[in-house]
Amino acid sequence: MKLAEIVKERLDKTIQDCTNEELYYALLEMTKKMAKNKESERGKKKLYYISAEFLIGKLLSNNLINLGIYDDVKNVLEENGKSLSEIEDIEPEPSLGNGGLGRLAACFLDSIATLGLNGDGIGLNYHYGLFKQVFDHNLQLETPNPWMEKESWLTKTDRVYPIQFGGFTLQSRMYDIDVTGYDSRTTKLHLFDVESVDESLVDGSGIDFDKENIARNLTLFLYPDDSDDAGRLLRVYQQYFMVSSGARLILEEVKERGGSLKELPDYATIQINDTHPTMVIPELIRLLMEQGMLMDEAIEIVSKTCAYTNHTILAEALEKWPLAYLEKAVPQLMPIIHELNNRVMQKYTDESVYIIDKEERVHMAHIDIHYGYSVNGVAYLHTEILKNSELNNFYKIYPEKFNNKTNGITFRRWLLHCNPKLTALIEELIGPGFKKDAMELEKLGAFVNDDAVLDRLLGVKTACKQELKDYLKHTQGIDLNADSIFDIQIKRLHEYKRQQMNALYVIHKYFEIKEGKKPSTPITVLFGAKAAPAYIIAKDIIHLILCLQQLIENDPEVSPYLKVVMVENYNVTLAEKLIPAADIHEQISLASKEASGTGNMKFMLNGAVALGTMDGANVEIAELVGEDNIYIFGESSDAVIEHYEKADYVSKDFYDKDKEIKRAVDFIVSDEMLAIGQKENLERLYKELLVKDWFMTLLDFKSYVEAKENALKEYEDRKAWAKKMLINISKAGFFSSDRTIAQYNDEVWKLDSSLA
Ligand code: 26Q
Repeated sequence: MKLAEIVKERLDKTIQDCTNEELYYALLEMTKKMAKNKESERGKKKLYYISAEFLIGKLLSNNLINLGIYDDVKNVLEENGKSLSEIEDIEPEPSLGNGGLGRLAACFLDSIATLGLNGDGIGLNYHYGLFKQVFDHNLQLETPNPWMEKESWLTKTDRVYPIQFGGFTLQSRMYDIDVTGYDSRTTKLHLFDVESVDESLVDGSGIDFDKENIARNLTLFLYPDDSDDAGRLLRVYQQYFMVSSGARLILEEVKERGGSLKELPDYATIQINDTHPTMVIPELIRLLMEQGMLMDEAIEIVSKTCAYTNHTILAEALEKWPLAYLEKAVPQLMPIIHELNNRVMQKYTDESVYIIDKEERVHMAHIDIHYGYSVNGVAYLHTEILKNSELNNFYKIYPEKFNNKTNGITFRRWLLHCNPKLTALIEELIGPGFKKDAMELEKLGAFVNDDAVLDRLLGVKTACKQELKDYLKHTQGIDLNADSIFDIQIKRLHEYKRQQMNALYVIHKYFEIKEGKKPSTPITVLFGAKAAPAYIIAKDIIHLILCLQQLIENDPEVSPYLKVVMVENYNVTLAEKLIPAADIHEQISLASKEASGTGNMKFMLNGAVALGTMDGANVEIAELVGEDNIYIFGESSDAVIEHYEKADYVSKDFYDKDKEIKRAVDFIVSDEMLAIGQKENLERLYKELLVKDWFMTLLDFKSYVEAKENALKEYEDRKAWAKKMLINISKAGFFSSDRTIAQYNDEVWKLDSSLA
């Protein structure tokens, strides 16, 4: 059905006479209908990707591209005096994820649909998602981010399940979002919600609510503040609600497709995205036993069905729930969890592999590893660290379960959609084949010495920088200098990602400029990051960055050469504007701590050059592009792991030893800064760096400064820089999530891909 017909039927209007809002809803209806027509059955076995997060971003343009009608729709709108990008602005962005893990799940669904694989996503329908970030007095405030409207991408289904908790039962209902594949079929993201949830529970403009009232609050927010017991307990309720609903759906679908429960592993495979959905294992065992299966057999069948992905080695992110929480929220799982632990205890004497520890905490990852058939890390280095140190005791027991699946990104969103100018240039140079086979980007290598092509590549970058400038001016009132170097760090705020090191560099540069050492080309350091509401030091780092932004803005001696910008409410939509505009991207985590990173891949694909440590997927990027096309610095992961083992890193030593480090750190609590910022926050951060610095900022600071200066210097040779850009793009094909998903399928899921 054509857009003109839809608006005629909906509103009795022509396209010309419609408001942007009316057109958005008409396009929504049109796209949903088209997606529906592309659903089809795809073989016996089905993948269920269960995840507490799906950071899907806005869907309109993405769906138009995947359905192959983007240009047609854009043209029809233009002919009628309308702009697709203005209509896109109307769409709210669902914030159903924190960062990497959630965005990865969204990229994976795109690739599953594109490759025509039989697979759906299962998650939760958080009404307010993650919070919306607002800056006030240089501090982060959190407000709700409502995204569901009367008409949205969600379709209400008839599937309802009673979900039982300790002492009460809640009704769960499934809502579906169509996931369009590129020039392919449609799959589904199933999001479960509670009928009784009550948005009015959120009082005022913040994100506080009654944490005890589970029936009314269960799906209000993603990961509500977990700084207290009630918040943590609520997270357990959320997790069980998600997996119990999912498990029922899976078993029901097996039956609908003619399978018996004994044949579960032939009909279903479940990818558990980190430990948040781990309770699906005991829950499936419980449901199979409810249907009359004996425990031995239920355990065996479920163990052949579930596979686990690990996304972190940070101890604080590995979920360990107190037995008491589980006993309260999900008493029906307890006999099963105890039995799973007993079986482990009977077989092994090494207590580090037990499910329940001496402090009566349940190690969720241990359930996955013992009772799943696959354990994977998300980049080569990460998987090696899992095998050789973090999970070594498990690797010794189950070497055959461990495998690596280096992450990937969907090129539909992170190139075709977000950078049409670069896409057009690439297509002109090497034809359209790269859109389906990302490895074809290698063909760009033929142009590394072609001056005309290099000039055009620089032209595209300049245009993207200008677009970002216009966008930030229009949406956030921020002024950028499009002729400056755009140095960008966008990711969740975490000490291990070391935004504080970048901020210290800013201070270092500020002093240099004051001393008369002015950069040849002005530098703009852009940040985007949300901090978890209860993560105090992360919020202090945001405060530091915002204070520096203000200080430098108001210093006429420094501001022509250096600018700091922290964009408000960093999200997928902003990432789509920032990434194409980057010259340099910061991937500066402490080596061994960033499992993979996926922003690094998005920047590379858009012709930015990385400044980074040998961490996560940076290692593989460096290997692909070669040392001339990336700026690597800092201690190796082996050296870092050794520092932790020996506990021999003392940040104060670095501070005492080096005048420049001391000067930069001291500036955090200088009179200039205290005149702008909050004493309490700045002093806390200063002390943290001096007496703890758990993620070794000062250890790598000197080599960071050196590498960054080198990058800034080499930027001046525009032709040489354009070559680096081109090589980065040409080597990005490996990081297509189509490759990652094909590997998961070949080595883990084994779905029938001949039907694709
Ligand atoms: C844990 C315990 C209690 C409460 C919450 C959590 C929790 C919540 C979210 C733990 C982890 C997360 C999110 C992790 C995440 O996003 N990890 C990132 O995953 C990406 C995809 O694999 C990687 O590229 C990143 O390196 C990794 O940091």
